Amino acid sequence: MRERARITFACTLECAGNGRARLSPRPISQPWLEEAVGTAEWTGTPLRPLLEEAQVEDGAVEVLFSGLDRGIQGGIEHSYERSLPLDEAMRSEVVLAYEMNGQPLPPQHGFPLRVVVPGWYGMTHVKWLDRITVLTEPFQGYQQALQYRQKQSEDDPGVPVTRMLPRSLMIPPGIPDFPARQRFLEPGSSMLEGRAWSGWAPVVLVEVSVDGGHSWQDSELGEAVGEYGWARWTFHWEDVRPGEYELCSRATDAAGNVQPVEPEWNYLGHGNNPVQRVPVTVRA
Ligand SMILES: Nc1nc2c(c(=O)[nH]1)N[C@H]1C(S)=C(S)[C@@H](COP(=O)(O)O)O[C@H]1N2
Ligand SMILES: [Mo]
Repeated sequence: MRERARITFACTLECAGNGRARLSPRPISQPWLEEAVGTAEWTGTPLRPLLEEAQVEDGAVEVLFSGLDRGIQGGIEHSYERSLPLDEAMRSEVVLAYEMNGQPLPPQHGFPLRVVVPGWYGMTHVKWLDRITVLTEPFQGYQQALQYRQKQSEDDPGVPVTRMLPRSLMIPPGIPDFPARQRFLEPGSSMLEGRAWSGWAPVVLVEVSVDGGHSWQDSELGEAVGEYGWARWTFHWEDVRPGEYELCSRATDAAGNVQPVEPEWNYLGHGNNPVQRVPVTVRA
């Protein structure tokens, strides 16, 4: 791998289940609040030239990525595997990565090799790669056909989860009540700051609400970290009086996707991207 063409780029990766713990009834899986997201600089080699050298034949429909980890989920023993439609796998930004932030991939992030698929939710970025297989039939494995689908009940086949819907997050301002996490601020003015991303198109707008999503004002949107990374936003909250507030932020992308104000429940809690709510107390 290391002898092949080498590229380095930033990419934001978010778990499809991010935000799941806020849903009611709560889907049974990792109880993420909003923390299951990050941006790293990845180094690796593009997948497409490798597939071209291997000569993908007529009749190929998908590319399957198999991880070395094996386990049991839903009573089915399997290795972690996910496929991509051939045209998505052939996109120039899909990379086999062996470094993260200038270091060899840390074990927990996929050493020695993982696939990075910019724009797609985390489940697509298969870690601990063992094998890449070109398929002539769509893959029906557990993590493809039963998990990572937006469905309304256990039996609903649902629709596949693919790219990241827009989301924005706020760096919680002020200081916390340690156990309860309620935030405390001083009156006057306050600089709110956060990050926003979407896997469908660049984020074009981040709005901020200080009244729980009733009224919205535009923030100042900075440049994204490269083509596939999140963007910084800032908002000057002026003339802040003592009282209780609920701070929210809402991202819109160039494809017209907007974060919903209220969560939209689904059985596995995937692709759930409502606005974040940060309750704060401004002290007298
Ligand atoms: N082999 C393998 N790859 C995997 C997974 C896994 O369980 N096994 N989990 C996926 C999921 S659900 C996510 S959100 C991302 C998390 O990547 P990170 O651990 O680098 O943050 O890895 C993906 N790749
Ligand atoms: Mo995930």
